[in-house]
Amino acid sequence: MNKKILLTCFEPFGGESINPSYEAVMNLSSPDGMELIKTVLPVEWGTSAEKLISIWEKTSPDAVIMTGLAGGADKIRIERVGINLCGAVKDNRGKYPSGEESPCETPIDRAMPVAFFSTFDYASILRGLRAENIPATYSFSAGTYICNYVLFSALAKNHKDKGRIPIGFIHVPYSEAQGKAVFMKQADITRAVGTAIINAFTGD
Ligand code: PCA
Repeated sequence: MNKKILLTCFEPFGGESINPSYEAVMNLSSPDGMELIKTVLPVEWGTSAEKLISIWEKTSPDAVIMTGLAGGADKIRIERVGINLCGAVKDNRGKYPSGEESPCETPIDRAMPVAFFSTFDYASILRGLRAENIPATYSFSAGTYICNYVLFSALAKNHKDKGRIPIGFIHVPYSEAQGKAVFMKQADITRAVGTAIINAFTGD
């Protein structure tokens, strides 16, 4: 039986016309023995996590791997922690967390702990990326924007469900198409996401 991987990326945000996480996910073919359920999430408080959870509940995946852009990063970042906080940052609709019009921080879920660790096999992912000469590092903060929001929401759902599946987030640098000083080639970003998926399961 193929393993079902729910693989998400984001639409562009922050004035950019592309998001290299989207390009990576759309260009990736399913690794052997795996079926990819590709989903593009909006860069919006609320709806991003709602869309993720709704597709998750419809498809019952064996792993949930989320990807997004970390502008300015010079390596692939393997996110180890999701924190229970929405930062005071406007989304693609111009809204702050909870739909507020003025800057405010807010917990993602007041009934949940401060943070959760990712459950994918981060060590195996790092080894896999380094074996392919793709610059990569562990990261202990996915920020307080939408990427952390969906990571925390996914880990909170897994906690509530008493689930045991690999869940985690891969942050990628700008690609060469974005004209920034610090970037990674899109081909390497795409390859990195494929490598992360293959190595996400512990003990396989
Ligand atoms: N990166 C942003 C949100 C969407 C994306 O690709 C983040 O790091 O939160």
